Amino acid sequence: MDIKSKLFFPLLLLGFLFSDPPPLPWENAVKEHLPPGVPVQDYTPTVVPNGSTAKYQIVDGVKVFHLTAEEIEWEVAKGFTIKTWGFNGSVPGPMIEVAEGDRVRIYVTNKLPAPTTVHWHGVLIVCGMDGVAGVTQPAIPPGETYLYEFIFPDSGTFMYHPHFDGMTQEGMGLMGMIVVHKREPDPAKRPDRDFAIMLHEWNIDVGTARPNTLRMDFNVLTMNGRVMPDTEPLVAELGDKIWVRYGNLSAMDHHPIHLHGYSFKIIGSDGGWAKDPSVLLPETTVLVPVGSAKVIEFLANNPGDWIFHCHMTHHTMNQMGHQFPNMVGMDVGDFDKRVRKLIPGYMTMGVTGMKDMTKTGMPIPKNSIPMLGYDGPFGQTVFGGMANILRVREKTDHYKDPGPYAFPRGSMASPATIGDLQRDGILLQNQ
Ligand SMILES: [Cu+2]
Repeated sequence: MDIKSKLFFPLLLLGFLFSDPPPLPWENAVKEHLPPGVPVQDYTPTVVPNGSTAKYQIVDGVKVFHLTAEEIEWEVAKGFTIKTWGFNGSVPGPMIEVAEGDRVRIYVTNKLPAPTTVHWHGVLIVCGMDGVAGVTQPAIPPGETYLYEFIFPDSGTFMYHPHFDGMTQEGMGLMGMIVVHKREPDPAKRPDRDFAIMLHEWNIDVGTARPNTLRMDFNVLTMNGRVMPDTEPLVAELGDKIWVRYGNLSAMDHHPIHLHGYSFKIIGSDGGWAKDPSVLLPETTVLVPVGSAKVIEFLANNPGDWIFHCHMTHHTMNQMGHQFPNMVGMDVGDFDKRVRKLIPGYMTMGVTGMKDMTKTGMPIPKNSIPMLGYDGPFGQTVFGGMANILRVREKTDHYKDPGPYAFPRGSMASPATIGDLQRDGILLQNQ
């Protein structure tokens, strides 16, 4: 370790100590000088569905990371790959996972055709490491590598993203989650399952591969860079204490993420943790505003396949066009029959809603995702995009995806029998 690195934090602290209190946000962490946190021993690693965790090496007690911003090809769903920008080959970039008090050196290499920076959203660090182009540093020119060096003083859920031409660069997918774990030697006091999901939105014309960051309406809504039906289910066992950490770096939309089957508490944000979760209001939907992170906690006490999704209904459609005429309820008479004389196979769409699009044999354009979304074990859902499934089982094989839920006999909604109707005095009008 060179002398400059060795003296970096002590000198920085010394400089600030000559000024008056209050204590600096990272002052204690510098004084405590904890050794690098060890996964499993100090914390239970966070699961990143469809994603990855950033690799690091430890050099003289400092965790060293390397992020490369570059043009990538990214598979949003099977059969739908986009050309965009990401960190280390993915959208979002790999999650940076550390323990509170960890000291890091993060190298950022710019392989983009434009200047960039990286800002550590929510992390309380010294101003010169804040990554704001023009304010705290010059933008990193294409081809160059900058070094950021700081301490993660607090546990929490944060994010990283460029702070230069955010509309283009965040819009193209340059972003990632940061999870800083509390050091907790007793696994019983940690969550059993801890998930991180980054929310994002894109405008990608059907059949094209380039996100259009100039538009302000969005037709591809992703969780960790993927859309339902290709989002990887979250798997838990009965009795597990579950955390889900959501981050939102969409361009324009806040996402209210609703979970079926459970009531939860919002125990943390990118600003810190709730002091006393017992006083928090129980919720079933967590609003994740743009530029924020929210952490929910609940106990897995209800087995099944539970959908969780953005409750904005346009955000659970894939590549919806927004310029269609409104056809719902229209009486088209024999119009289709007459048009079919000219265009064989013609079918008017949308008369009973978007399920019309499920008619089989409809070719979809190359490199696009069908609007329909997830085809479940009981049929078409007309539901996709920013959505996923939480699978809770009594037991699992090391949390491998157990596949669709086997519903106990008699526990599912089913067609009403004449006996049911008569017993309860339900009269159907047409009978
Ligand atoms: Cu949404």
